[in-house]
Amino acid sequence: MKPSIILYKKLPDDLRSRLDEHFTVTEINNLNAETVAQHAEAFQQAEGILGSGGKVDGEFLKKAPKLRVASSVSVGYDNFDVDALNQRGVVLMHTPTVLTDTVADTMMALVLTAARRVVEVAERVKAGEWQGSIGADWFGVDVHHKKLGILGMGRIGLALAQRAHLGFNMPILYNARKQHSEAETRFDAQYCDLDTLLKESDFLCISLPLTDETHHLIGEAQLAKMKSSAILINAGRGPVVDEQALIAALKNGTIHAAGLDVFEVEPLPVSSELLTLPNVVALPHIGSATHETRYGMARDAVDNLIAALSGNVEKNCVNPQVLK
Ligand code: 8YV
Repeated sequence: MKPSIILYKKLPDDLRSRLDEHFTVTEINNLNAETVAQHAEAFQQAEGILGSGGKVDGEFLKKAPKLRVASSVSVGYDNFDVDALNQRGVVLMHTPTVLTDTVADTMMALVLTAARRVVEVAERVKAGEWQGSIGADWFGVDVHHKKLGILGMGRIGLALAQRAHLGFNMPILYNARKQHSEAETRFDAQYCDLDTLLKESDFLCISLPLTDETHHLIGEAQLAKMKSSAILINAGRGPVVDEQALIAALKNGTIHAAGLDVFEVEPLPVSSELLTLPNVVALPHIGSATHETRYGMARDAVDNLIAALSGNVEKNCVNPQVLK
């Protein structure tokens, strides 16, 4: 008998077939209280789940008593209650390596787009405003040789440091839980405390996971310490930044601009004041959203599920200790 699993994300055909070879698959659109109730019997039997988004907590686990492995198509796993999974002995798998370069590319794109006002001026061209030689009201600010501050030096922070150092000659400052010798030796990154990072960065790039410690880590007091010419970039998780404080800082000139791929509420409500600010570039959480990388993430998530359900958690496992 093949183990039963729930799939809550559309997969490319070849990956879906690979799942079917190994498992009896029930496919649903999303993971939420409604779909869990609708497919109660399938969740009762499920030994594995695979998808992205949704909330997997103690309440959910009660509905899936046989669950052994959760395989997330993402690097971030803030939507999982890892303590509850640990208590129940459920293994959590994720896809941390395959998306690194793509997310770092997105962050660099936000740096360039916000600094050079790419979206704003391109829209002015489309609106027919380019009528003669352009004046200072079309200018942006330079990126090269400016100080790039990185908050959170994980895989993505390191890939961003590489781009900024080698491609844009930017001096790199960073703050993280611990010093990162590779970032320092390869990209000349200098470790500093959060206050120094805030005060000295021309671009403050946030690449942190969402945890109790990082929630609203950047709020009014932190924004007040930044340069008025500084640009804030967030492509980690929205709630790391207090969005209301950010809106105020962007409106009153505390900081110059922001490039955001993530928000406190996603999709970003159309009523959000962020969308009314000319100094904001807002992207729809496209950090990893290329054909190649999303395929790679889905492939890794399928491999992770197959491996973990046969007891192999050597790679890509958040909590391998639960199998010990
Ligand atoms: C997507 C992400 O949100 O990997 C993450 O943590 O935020 C993204 O790549 C999504 O989970 C892709 O399915």
